[in-house]
Amino acid sequence: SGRTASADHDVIIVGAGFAGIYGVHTFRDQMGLDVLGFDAADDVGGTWYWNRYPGARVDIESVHYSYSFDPQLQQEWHWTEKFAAQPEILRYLNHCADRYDVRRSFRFGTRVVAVSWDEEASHWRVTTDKGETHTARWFVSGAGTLSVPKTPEFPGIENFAGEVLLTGNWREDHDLAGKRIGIIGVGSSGIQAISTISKLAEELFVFQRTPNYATPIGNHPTDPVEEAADKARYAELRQASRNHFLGVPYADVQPSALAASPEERREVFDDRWNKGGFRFFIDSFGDILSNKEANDTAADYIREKIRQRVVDPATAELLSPTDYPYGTKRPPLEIDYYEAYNRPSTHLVDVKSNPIAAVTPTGLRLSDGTEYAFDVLILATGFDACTGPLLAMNVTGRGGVTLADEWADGPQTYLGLTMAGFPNFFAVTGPQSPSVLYNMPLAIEDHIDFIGDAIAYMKEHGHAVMEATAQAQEQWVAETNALCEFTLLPESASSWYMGANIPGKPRRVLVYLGGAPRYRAICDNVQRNDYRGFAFAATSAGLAA
Ligand code: NA7
Repeated sequence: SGRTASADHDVIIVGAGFAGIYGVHTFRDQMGLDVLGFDAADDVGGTWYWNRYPGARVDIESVHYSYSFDPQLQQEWHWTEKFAAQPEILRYLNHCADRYDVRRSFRFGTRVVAVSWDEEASHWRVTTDKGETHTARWFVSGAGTLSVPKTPEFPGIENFAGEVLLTGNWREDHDLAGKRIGIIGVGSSGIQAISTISKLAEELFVFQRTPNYATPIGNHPTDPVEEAADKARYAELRQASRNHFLGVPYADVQPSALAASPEERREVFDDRWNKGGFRFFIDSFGDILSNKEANDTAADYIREKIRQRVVDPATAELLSPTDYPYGTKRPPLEIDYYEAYNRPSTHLVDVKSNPIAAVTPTGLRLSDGTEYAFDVLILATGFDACTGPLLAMNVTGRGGVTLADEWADGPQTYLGLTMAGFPNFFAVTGPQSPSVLYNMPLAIEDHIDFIGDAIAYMKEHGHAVMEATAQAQEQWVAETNALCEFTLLPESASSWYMGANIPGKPRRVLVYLGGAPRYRAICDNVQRNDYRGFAFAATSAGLAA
């Protein structure tokens, strides 16, 4: 096959989630390359392997949040719900792993701890926590965007007598019924967990710092008529998805909330609210993310809904965000979230005005000395998003330059996929790509396809190494940052989109905000123009010249 003389493998890929499964299938089965994969988990699934907390569910309709590359698969697979819950998505990925026989290419239970470019040999040296080193010509990270949970920052947490559970690292079934539970965090994970756990806990204490704008997901069992209709025009739907900002086939967005009369506006908001999913966020008015006044109309609408749904006015007030625009933090979708607070057993605790001081052996103590007691502490405190998974692999590029040093002031990439100084390295759904604002399986397919094409191009032209130029990277970083300035995103104080959820993390936008279609057009253009912005050479030394 394509095995080279010097490297053990053609491609090493990290992660056995959506990216790794499709990556192995593409590189190994479609291209005949020698591929080795690693995953720290003991099986496939990625995000859907680790996030097994109660209530975990996808926020994009499953017919759209799924692989598009295999027409047979998408015809055969049946989703039982409009928005599948975690177990069903994990079943799907297991099915795909079997179907494309990818497990044999993976070493599970193995974490990559160092990735270094060998300049002499012009290949990557990949070291695992088992102490083994493997080499490959190309390194592909499918390590994800939201896969490194934020380090708990609560003094005394090691002294808590009960269990401490992390939503993002929740591997077994924990019996929470009849227990007293404390949960920190009301992002997408917290909101899903709270809605579910509130129904079974003896008592639930929700420690909220920044309230969120949650809107209904609108889930229901799959309607067979709808399913048949979708499957009859699946190719068309996929194309429409790829031509949409968020990678979903929505087409009802109105130009401006401010151009509409109050009545028209309400009609649109009511309609999108009732349809559910990201319709309200992305398919209502086109200026919500860019114009504060337009945004206010959506925010007001959501606050009104919260007041209608939550019986106690003081609790409703506390649940209503006021100090940042809607959508500048990733908007959560919910099922019965606000109703959870109408249950006498669910208590909302404001830890903005009265911050968490410490975890005690029996619970939490706030700054004013108030103590809360519970049996289980759940951390739904988020992730070191986008950059965290790459930095965690301790990457060293040409000239001994580390990724950590290169990114000390924020990520520097070309196309959110490659980095100058890191030849033959590809970061699937990397920072400064649109992926976290794009339907993730489609974003992943686009990136894996780009990488496969790039490798084929190199082989065809006899190039051994490929690297983004410093100039192309500079322009990409500048464009990514400039696009952000046209949005309201910088106005949120704690959004992971901006790196603002992690103390000390550089405050830089982590997502390309030009939208998926524009991004895809740029990537296509790069490829059509002989990989504009990339340098090619026969050896690593040739790049340095
Ligand atoms: P998020 O959206 O980052 O939410 C984390 C939550 O945890 C958020 O409410 C934070 O409040 C809260 N948090 C974090 N640290 C603290 C401390 N120290 N004290 C109090 N509260 C804290 O993470 P999720 O896992 O919910 O969602 C991540 C993505 O997964 C989601 O966006 C989807 O794309 C899927 P804060 O806002 O910082 O005040």
